[in-house]
Amino acid sequence: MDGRSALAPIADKVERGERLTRDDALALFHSTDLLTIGRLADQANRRRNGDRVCFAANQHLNPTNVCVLRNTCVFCSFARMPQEEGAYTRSLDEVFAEADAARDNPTREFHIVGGLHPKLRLAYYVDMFRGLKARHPDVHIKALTAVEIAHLARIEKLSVTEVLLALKQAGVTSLPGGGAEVFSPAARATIADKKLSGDEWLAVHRAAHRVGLPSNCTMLYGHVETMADRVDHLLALRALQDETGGFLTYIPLAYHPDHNELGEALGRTGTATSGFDDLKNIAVGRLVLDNIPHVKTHWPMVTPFISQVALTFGCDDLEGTVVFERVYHEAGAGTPMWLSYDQIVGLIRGAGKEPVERDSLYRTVRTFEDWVPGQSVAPAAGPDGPTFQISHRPRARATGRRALPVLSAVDAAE
Ligand code: V47
Repeated sequence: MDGRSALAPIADKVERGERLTRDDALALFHSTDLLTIGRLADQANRRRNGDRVCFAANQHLNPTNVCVLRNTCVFCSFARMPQEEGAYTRSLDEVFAEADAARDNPTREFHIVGGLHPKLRLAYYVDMFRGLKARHPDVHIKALTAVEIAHLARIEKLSVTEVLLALKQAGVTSLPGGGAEVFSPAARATIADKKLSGDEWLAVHRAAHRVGLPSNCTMLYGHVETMADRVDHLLALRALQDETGGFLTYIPLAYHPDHNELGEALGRTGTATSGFDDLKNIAVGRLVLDNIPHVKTHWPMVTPFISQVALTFGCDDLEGTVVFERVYHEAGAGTPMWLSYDQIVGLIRGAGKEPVERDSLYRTVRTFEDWVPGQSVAPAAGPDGPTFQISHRPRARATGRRALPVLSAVDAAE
């Protein structure tokens, strides 16, 4: 059977709006008939979202890159040991100063994630979110991955639900989808041995949904996972969504192999995922996750060009202005650090879609019938962009530790 006829029964199911099975999902991942997969995903997406493509005017903040999992999450280029070159931990005033860039921008969402710092307690985050809310009352806070929440619960000797309630009270509106990686225990043992398990990740999101905090979900692809691992990951997300309905968007995350041990071990340095696989992951995600309202493309990882094409491969949600992205740029992403509001609107319009600015809860903030390119709002950063610097880890384990730590205000106070 050629690739096209192999997908014919799946095409019939998509036409009828029927749920795809595990075998269907496997057939899609194994197929090289990308255009058919894309067309089916586009059909599924249009049925749900029409021509609308949403984005958030957002700013990413990473309060610390110190992480107790630094030596075992071998795919990550962002984390540092406390004394390692490039380690940083921001004081609250430093976080507030970075967030103040939002004052001159149309920012609606702070996306806040960091490492598992051994000493930063729940109070640091609660004070941060309260302080941000007081300074930027109209900005939503999407903060802390399931991994960070489980870590806080452990060091505070609280339940996950107690931590979630404290975060919610401090102003958190939703959770980002990071830390899921791929749930397969075998793949996880290779790439993230000591991280919370897939079941634990799902349990944190279940608890979040139960206390009224919606969340995003992700899958890290393009490393050691098998096609069956991808499918089982998507089916686990679909099952939780059937139970709670709390996921807002699904974001496939493309593995970047630079400046991390896994990339070196795989001999992949400088070779990220292919555009083919990036588009296929978007499209299969849309087709399998029939109960998750949105699928988001993360342009800092896959480039704005692939993200724009993804908008006709089943994707209706484009990562926003970002302002300063550290996690993927540490891992070798060659994409811009930020896109202006106008660039994002232009990318969506350029794909023949209708841009919709949304908030973190996917409520419409603005539509663009009257949009004039270059005249709507200020860019998300000055003409030269933000002034922060990325300093890559030299070679992770081999040369990672240095005698002289880079101390931040918080470390110095301890
Ligand atoms: O969990 C880490 C990934 C994630 C690498 O919810 C890497 O809206 C590729 O979850 N190559 C954190 N990926 C970021 C994240 C996220 C991003 C954008 C939007 C949202 C959202 C969430 O970044 C980690 C991990 O899967 N990551 N290192 C790397 N070398």
